[in-house]
Amino acid sequence: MIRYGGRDRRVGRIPHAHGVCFAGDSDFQINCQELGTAMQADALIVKNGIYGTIRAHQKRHYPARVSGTSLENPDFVMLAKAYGFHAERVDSTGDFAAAFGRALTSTTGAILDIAISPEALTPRQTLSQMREAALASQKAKA
Ligand SMILES: Cc1ncc(C[n+]2csc(CCOP(=O)(O)OP(=O)(O)O)c2C)c(N)n1
Repeated sequence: MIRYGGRDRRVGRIPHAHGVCFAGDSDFQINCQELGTAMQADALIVKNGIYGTIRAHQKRHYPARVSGTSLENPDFVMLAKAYGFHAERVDSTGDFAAAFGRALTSTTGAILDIAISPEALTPRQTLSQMREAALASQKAKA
């Protein structure tokens, strides 16, 4: 159904369980044509506007040359509503809990379009820190 491309996880239907899929904005678009099939699932789109994992590789190996890893996202809320989902955009952390509650209790599947900074790609290092570390390492080798 909906697949998290970066980590190759799939979400299926488990009887009596509430399925929630977390997907990056790129991952979501890899399979969003399956929304009709996924109508009874809930999906949280973690939207950072980039192919983040690929961008991280670029920052680590070619820190001065980023190429083709920005996303032109559709309006995910409009897309989800077109399929008949309950859908909301979440722009701040404080709004998440209530929106997640509404998603879990909605009578249809639900999509939350959650904005997150591209810098927050990993818990240990920001994208800028990856770039700075790679530049310093290149300089040390030169
Ligand atoms: C079906 C499939 N296509 C392509 C890839 C390669 N891939 C790995 S990570 C990635 C980008 C993921 O970006 P996003 O979903 O926005 O998540 P982020 O890394 O930004 O959190 C891609 C395209 C994949 N893993 N699976």
